[in-house]
Amino acid sequence: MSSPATAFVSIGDLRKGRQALSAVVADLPDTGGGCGSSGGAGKSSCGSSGGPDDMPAEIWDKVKNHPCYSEEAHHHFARMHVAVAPACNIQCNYCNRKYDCSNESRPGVVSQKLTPEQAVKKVLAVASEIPQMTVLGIAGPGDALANPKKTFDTMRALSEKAPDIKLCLSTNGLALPDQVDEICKYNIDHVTITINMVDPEIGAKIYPWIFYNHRRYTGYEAARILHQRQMLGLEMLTARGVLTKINSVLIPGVNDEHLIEVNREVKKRGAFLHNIMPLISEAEHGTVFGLTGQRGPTAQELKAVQDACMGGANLMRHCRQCRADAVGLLGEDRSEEFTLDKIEAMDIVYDIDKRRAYQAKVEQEREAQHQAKVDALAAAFDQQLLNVDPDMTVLVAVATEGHGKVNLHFGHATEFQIFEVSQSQALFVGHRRVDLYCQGGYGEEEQLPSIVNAINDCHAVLVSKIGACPRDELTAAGIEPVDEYAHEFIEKAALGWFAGYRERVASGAIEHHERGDARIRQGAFSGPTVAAA
Ligand code: CLF
Ligand code: SF4
Repeated sequence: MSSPATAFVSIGDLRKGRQALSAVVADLPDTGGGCGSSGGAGKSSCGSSGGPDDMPAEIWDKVKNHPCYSEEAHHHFARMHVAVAPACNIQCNYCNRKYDCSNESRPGVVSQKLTPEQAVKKVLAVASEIPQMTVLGIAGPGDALANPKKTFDTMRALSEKAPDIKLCLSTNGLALPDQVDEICKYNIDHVTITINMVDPEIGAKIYPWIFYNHRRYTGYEAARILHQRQMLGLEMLTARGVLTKINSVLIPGVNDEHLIEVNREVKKRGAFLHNIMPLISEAEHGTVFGLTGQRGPTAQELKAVQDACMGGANLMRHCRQCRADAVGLLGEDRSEEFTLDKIEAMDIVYDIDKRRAYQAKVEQEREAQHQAKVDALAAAFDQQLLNVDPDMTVLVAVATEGHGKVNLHFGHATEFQIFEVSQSQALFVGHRRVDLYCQGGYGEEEQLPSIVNAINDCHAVLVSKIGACPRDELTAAGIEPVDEYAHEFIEKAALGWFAGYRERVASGAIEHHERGDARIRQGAFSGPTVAAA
């Protein structure tokens, strides 16, 4: 089933401003998909940024401690993946799986493949060491549903031995319609489907082949079958009340504007979230796209497509494109602490009451952060300033080690969170991976240009502390280093800084200039952090 062709605007057009974006999304149908709250164009969608007031209680219960389905939760709760699914039934041009690699952080890469028995042991070991680990996902390194026995043997055992852990899986969707009953049988309440197209012409540029019903299909026919199966699987999950997230890989020149149509089609079929991720494409990864020079998007290209989808299916913007054996909070990877030999030496005590008590404390902290955010936004006021555009928005980068606060030294950041700030809102719009500036107590000057490149579209960087040298270089690059909001809640800090910025523009002390684009770092940091994340 092919979707009708749509007249799309280009990324260049998307950049021309929100009016153009509104025109693109104005005719989106309101099908009641997702959490059903208002997320109109220009406004934060309620999906991963939503709170208890934005959705029915039973949905909130499913997402409140799932770090991928709730942006707030990802600061507090952890997930883990077990690599029990090595095989795949399709080929994507951006995929090259590695089964014994510890130094690349991207989907499809793992250090060790596991049997279901080893996987269950690993989950119980992690659960006893990391009580805020609330979600177990099977995300490869191949396709979870192309390995149904290993996937469901693992899920069955965990649903019995660790009933407080939410079960989650990720699939390309080809085998999905055949497995919906099994998914529901083990209370797998969260399913991600990777959907990169709803037009097989575009699909043929992404998928060279699929293997379906004992046959290999190629070209248009392969993409047509995959598309049909993805849509059917999504509709079946929606009908059974399973929360679905759609992952789409943004491939410039192939499916960039087309993802607006994907967003519309998956919303129509009840998808809860849409996660538009940048293509990871480096020649050394050995993928078809890497070897043919297909580039990934810049930060502003990614943001333009995500913004153009606002008002459609709710967006997730905090994905870290995890390895298939990731362990920990999103953005940190503790998998090396839980290798099979280390697990053998561990004293594993799975104490469900202790876990619940710990998680209740974490939940209180999450609620406090949520309230602080609500208070900060309520306190924001309309500044009527001469010579200042009331609709001015800027991006700011924030160094944080969690708890919703500006609480990390510039030199200790392995990523910056990016907020879009206007007079009345500070919206989380993504993150940027960077190399550590501070290496063993001294600043690494060679890292600074890459950090500047990563946040080059930001007007300011909010940190708890910063040394004189990076301060000067950032200032020279036009990015204002700000440490006077150390340990404040992020929204309060960002709104406070922006009010002062506007006043300085109004008084003529500074001139407002648009910033340039920024570079998305391919892959995620996978080494130890200086400060615990
Ligand atoms: Fe894993 Fe995926 Fe479940 Fe999350 S990851 S199977 S939904 S528990 Fe999350 Fe990682 Fe992004 Fe996936 S940050 S790659 S979206
Ligand atoms: Fe790789 Fe996943 Fe694509 Fe299979 S579906 S080829 S594992 S990216």
